[in-house]
Amino acid sequence: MEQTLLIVKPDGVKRGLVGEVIRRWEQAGFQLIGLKFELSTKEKASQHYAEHISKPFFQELVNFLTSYPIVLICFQGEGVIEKSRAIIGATNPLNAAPNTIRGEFGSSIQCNVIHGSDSADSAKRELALWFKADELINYKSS
Ligand code: D4T
Repeated sequence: MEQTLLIVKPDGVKRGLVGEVIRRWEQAGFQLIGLKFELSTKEKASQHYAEHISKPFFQELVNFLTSYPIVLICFQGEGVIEKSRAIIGATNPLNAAPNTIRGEFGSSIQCNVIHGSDSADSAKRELALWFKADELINYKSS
């Protein structure tokens, strides 16, 4: 079964959007299998965004992600990676459709509320970074 990593970023936690995020994925029929609240280290945030290491915004992005607690979420279900990207919306909230999370709640390209894995390979890598194997719980959906 396909799995994805969502991160409610510092701005999302600060603004009380954790419940709103989880509600949207539950309502879309995806199964919650992992959930954690964490203050990330710089090392972990750097590993998460390793593909952007040479970008001019990298250091600020790492500082932002480690500035406040974040919520790490794993949802599973058919097509969850692509469907999640659609629920999340474009990176820059100004370009995100109005009914997406970033379109409704994002305030800047950095403060865009949420991260979602962009491919099966990224999801696998990111989930291994943030969750231990026994923190993802397999159970039968009702
Ligand atoms: P994430 O990875 O957070 O889900 O975002 P996206 O997949 O939508 O976008 P991305 O990988 O291109 O960017 C990662 C992360 O960097 C921030 N960012 C991006 C930024 O602060 N300044 C910028 O100029 C860009 C392009 C936002 C998301």
